[in-house]
Amino acid sequence: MTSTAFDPAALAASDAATPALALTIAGSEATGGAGAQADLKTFQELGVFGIANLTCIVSFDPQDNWNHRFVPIDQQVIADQLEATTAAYGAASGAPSVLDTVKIGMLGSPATISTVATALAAAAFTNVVLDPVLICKGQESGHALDTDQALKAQILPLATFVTPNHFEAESLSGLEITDLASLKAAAVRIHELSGAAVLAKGGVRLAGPAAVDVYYDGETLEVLSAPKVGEVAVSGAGCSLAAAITAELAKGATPLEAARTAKSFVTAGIRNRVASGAPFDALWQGGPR
Ligand code: PXL
Repeated sequence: MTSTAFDPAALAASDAATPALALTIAGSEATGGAGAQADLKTFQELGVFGIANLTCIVSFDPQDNWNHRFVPIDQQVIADQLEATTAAYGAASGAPSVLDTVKIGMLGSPATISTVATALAAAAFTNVVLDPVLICKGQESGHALDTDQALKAQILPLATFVTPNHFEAESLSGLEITDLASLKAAAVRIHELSGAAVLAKGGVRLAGPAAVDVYYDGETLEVLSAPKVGEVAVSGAGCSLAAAITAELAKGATPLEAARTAKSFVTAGIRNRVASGAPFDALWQGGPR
C-alpha cells in the first residue's frame, strides 16, 4: 500500500512561467464545492492554467432535500466553447503551450455526450481523464439510464484514465463491490473494457479505518490508502481527485504518479473541509497549503 505525503516544494517547482494547460468539460455546481469550480481550483493549486467549458448548471434545491436542479447548456453553446478552446490552445493553434489534456466531468444528457464525443475525437487529446458521473441526485431514472449507456458507448472508449466511485465502478464492471478484493476485480475489469488506467475509489463506502482506492493500468496494480476522515462523503472529492490527476498528467507525470499525488491532495483537502448550511461539507483545495 502507498500513502504519499503532499509536497508543497514539488508544487512550487511545477508552477513554471509557462504553465501546463488543462481543460475541464464539466457542469457548474453553484455552491462551488463540486463540478467545474472544484476542477479550476484544483488546477490552480497544482500550478496548471485551467480552462472550463460548461455542459450544465446544477443548483441544489434546499427546499427539496438538496436534490439537484439540472439545466443543460444549449448544444450549440457547448460546441462553441469547445471550438473557441481548441482554436486558442489546440494542436493546430500555434500556442507555445499546447492543450493536450482534458478532464470530463458531468455531461448529464445523451445529446451533450454526442457533442462532446465528436469534439474529443476531432481534437485528439493525449490525456482524457473521465470522471464517469453517472447519477445526479433528483434526476429522473429513465433519463439517467440513457445517459449512462451513452457515456459507456461514446466517452469511455476515448478515455485514457477513468476514476469511478463505488457506485460507478459497480455499474461499469457489472460486479458487486463489497471489499478490497472485489474493488480490485472491478478495477481490472474496467481496464479490460476501456483500455484506460483506472483508479477505482472505495472511499467511505468500504468498511474499515482507511479510505482505499485501487489503481490498475494493465501492468501495475497498486492500493492507495489514507486514514478515513469521518464516515460521510465530502462534496467535490471525486471532482478534485480526477482534476488533480488531470493537472499532474498535464505537467508530464505518469498515470501512477498522478494517482498518488491526487490521493494525497484530496486527503489534505478533506482534512481541511469547509462546512456550510448544506448537509454536506465541501473539500478545500487549499488544504495542502
Ligand atoms: O460530484 C459530482 C458532481 C459533478 N459535477 C457537478 C455536480 C456534482 C455533484 O453535485 O453538481 C456539476
